[in-house]
Amino acid sequence: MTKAHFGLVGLGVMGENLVLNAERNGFSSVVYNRTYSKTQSFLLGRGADKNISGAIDIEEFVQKLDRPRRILMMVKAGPATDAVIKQISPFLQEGDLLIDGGNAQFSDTERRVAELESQSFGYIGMGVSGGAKGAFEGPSMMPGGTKSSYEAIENLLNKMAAQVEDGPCVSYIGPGGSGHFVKTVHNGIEYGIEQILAESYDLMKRVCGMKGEQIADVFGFWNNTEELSSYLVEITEICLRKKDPEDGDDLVEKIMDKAGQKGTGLWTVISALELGASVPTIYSSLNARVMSSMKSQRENAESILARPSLRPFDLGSVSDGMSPLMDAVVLATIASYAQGMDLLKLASSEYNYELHLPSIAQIWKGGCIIRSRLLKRIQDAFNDDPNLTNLVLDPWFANQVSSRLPGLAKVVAGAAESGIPLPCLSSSLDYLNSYRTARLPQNLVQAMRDCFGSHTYQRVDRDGSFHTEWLG
Ligand code: NBP
Repeated sequence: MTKAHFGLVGLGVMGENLVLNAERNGFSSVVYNRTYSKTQSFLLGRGADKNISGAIDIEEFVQKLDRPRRILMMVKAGPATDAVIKQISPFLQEGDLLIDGGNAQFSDTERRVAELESQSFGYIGMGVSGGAKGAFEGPSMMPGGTKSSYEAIENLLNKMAAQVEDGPCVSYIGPGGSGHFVKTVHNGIEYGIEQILAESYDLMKRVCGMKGEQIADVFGFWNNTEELSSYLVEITEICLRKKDPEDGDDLVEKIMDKAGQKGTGLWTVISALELGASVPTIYSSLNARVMSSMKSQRENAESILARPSLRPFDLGSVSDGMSPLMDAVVLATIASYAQGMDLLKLASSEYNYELHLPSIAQIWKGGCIIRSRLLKRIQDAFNDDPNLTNLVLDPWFANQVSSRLPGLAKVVAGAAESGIPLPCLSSSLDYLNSYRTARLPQNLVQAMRDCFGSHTYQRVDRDGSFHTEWLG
């Protein structure tokens, strides 16, 4: 019997679509799922009449694969991934390759690469973005691990990935857990942009009294601009136009205002804190989800802590794309990308990942949730200057900051007077204002620390470490 080129473990939403993608691109496949009935229904449904077969157990699955075996695991991150590795390892042979396409924590991937390679197997930790549709049509993929392992699947991944005008949205990221690290940061940026768009919707609704269709028109306008054209703006417009089939009202208004999180946003912030990266926009988006989940507390507090009455302010008109608001959204989006790229740079140096930022921008240009036209500018910025300290110092981005900062400041100030929370827009303003301020007030913080704890301080006028008897 001819053996299959590609194996897939885990027929969840992602696995099912990825294996159909591989098969469509000419790779005969075999699938295994813990619950066999799911395999059967897949083979009778979307997997029917395709070059895909099923296996009832893991041994049969492994035996049905061509050598060296290429096996993609699409199971939940954490214990489920370890369980699958434990189950499958006894049947693998030297040179076989396991690919983890789940949202693993990068430190887990570091451990697994070392463990599997010590047994002469290959192991690739690969971030996959694009949801079910992307998985089927062409996702954005971030594979990390040993280069020779990547080379064994390069052709497969190049064909499966989303394609943009200048190539596929996949390339080798770096060693160890770098692929999953990059995917984690991708998700952190995604958290930021989602919250920024939600805040702009809230302002249009509360300050301007606009309804779903009108707000959707603004997102439609934004999606035609170089600065904001993106998948997330596109789907925001779609969400805002959706009606509740029961009464024809805007469906978005019927949705409970509590947002969940599965961990990658949290991991981004933890990594940033560990590495000393400044990511306030991303952190604020995470905190906004935490705050949103405190629904009953917020309801109670609203009845006790009176909020100021609304003081309308100028957010621009629909026909000019809500000009100051667009400034605010553009700059906060740039801040979210800038913080993510900065975190990648710090991680690259700390973990010796040797990340190539233009290639990462290329991977994110198609297939993934944060795909946007801005990524071409980001790619160009890091191509033009590989040592660029921060994205906002690139001439095109610096010009965006100087021309749009008054708009962002106006929006944040106006919302503050009306008691409207803007966690991401306001923290982005603080980020940009802090970053462009040569002298911050931390001199006084240093004085206090030396006063109560003799922590010493440095001086601006001479070298050395100093201590003062402040209370004497
Ligand atoms: P699901 O949770 O929908 O499916 C996971 C599959 O893994 C199930 O079919 C399950 O089988 C199977 N599985 C096997 Br095989 N062994 C398992 C075990 N020991 N424990 C638990 N399940 C086992 O996942 P998904 O939404 O397709 O996502 C898969 C991975 O991809 C996750 O890490 C996710 O974070 C990541 N991801 C998801 C998306 C997305 O948009 N959904 C995007 C990007 C990445 P069963 O039928 O017996 O339960």
